[in-house]
Amino acid sequence: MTGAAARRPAYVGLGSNLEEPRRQVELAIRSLRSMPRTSVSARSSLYRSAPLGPVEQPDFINAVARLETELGVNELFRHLREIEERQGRVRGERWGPRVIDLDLLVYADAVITTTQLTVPHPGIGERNFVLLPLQEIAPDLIIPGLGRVADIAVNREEPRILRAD
Ligand code: PH2
Ligand code: MG
Ligand code: MG
Repeated sequence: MTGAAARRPAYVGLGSNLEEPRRQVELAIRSLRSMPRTSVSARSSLYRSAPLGPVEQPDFINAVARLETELGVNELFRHLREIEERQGRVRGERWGPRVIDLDLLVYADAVITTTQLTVPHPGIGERNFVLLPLQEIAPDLIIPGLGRVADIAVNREEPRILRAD
């Protein structure tokens, strides 16, 4: 008997600070919805924040989406890359401005450290622009190695998060 493939929860962080950032984030969420063997079961509001990092650049719009997916982690990662490329992402300066950034934050309870991919995404615990949208849609999510989202999502002063709408 061939059973249905397991659907696993995965969380994707979205960010943009170029070329109409809100539109870029909404466009990417539409692309997530049309990925094969995957559905988007929740999405956060849009959040605006000052850029984290050393580079002088425009404010970011960020959001988080929850997926239910039959895709394996590498396949999912490839699809995220493809969506970035379709929206014209050019890989430039680390921490630099970008049309769209899709980060695989969490994939089920997987802990992966390869040269290609680190899951959970490093830095979740220090980034309010990830933690606050994540708290909106998944306060009880346990991030492997970090703990429960609502427990680590303390609102620090920097970067300042404003609900965009
Ligand atoms: N992404 C970065 C660097 N800095 N700052 C904010 N506020 N939001 C981001 O998504 C972001 C950032 C690199 O991916
Ligand atoms: Mg990225
Ligand atoms: Mg990123």
